[in-house]
Amino acid sequence: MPQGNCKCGGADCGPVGAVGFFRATNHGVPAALADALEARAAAFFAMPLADKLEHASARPLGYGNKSIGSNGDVGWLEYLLLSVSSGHGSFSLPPSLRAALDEYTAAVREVGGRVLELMADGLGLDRTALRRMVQVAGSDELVRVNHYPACPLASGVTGFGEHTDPQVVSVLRSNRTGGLQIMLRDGRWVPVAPDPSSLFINVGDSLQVLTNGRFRSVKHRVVAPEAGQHSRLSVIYFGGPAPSQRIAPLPELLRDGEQSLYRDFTWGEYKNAAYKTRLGDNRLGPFEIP
Ligand code: GA4
Repeated sequence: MPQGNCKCGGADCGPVGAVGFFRATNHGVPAALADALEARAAAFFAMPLADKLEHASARPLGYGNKSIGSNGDVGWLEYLLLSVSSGHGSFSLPPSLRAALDEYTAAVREVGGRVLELMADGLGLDRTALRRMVQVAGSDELVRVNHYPACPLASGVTGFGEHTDPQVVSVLRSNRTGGLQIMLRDGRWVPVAPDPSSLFINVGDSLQVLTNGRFRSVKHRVVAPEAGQHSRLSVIYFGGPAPSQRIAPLPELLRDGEQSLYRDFTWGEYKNAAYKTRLGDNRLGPFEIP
């Protein structure tokens, strides 16, 4: 990504072969909020499985264990998946966890919005052109808390399989345990050094379409910690549009004669299609104009 503080684990992320992934430092989210959420989430995941499963009722939202999505993907993790807009879904959570989530989400959502403003600026767009896609009434914003316990079975076990995020933008924070890897344009996987004080920004498929391919969504995956390592805990904010929002290249970005690389769709259509795919599928493929 040409803009931003681009330091992804020592990889070559210059404008040539740039990937839609970078690290935000000095982002203004107080460490205390992330620490509090980390402690509450760790306490939640430490509960007996039966108690956690009581929170699994609202699928795909709620508590999940190993199974990702509904098409057979599995990973070495457990998680909570919540909707930001609908007050984190219809299921109950321990009040202290919910409070920590709400506070952290509000702060990280602001960073996501700011990043979208800076991206819009960099692209020469109206400052709010991207932010207003995902931070409006009815938008589809999610928060996911992933817990990857150490895997006693083997090393290099897949915690979360390779995929791109369907939304516009994702903002990730993890504890000190690594495991996240991103794929460069040449297909090489590079580890992202963990840094709890940074936020990692990830371009989603929808931003790739909105910019007609100028910003590219990035494939990423997580390798579970090995026996003896600490668990990995990550929290991700996903900025997704309202279901009726049209996802198409922003006209102001198209140069003379430049055609859209994608056929028109709404976020609702894309999400529906995405949720029928397997994690590693190329979800944008069917929407590309040959
Ligand atoms: C990837 C990004 C987000 O975690 C997520 C995931 C969703 C899920 O876990 O239910 C999906 C995955 C994600 C993309 C393809 C489909 C849907 C699992 C899956 C196999 C919450 C999202 O929005 O898309």
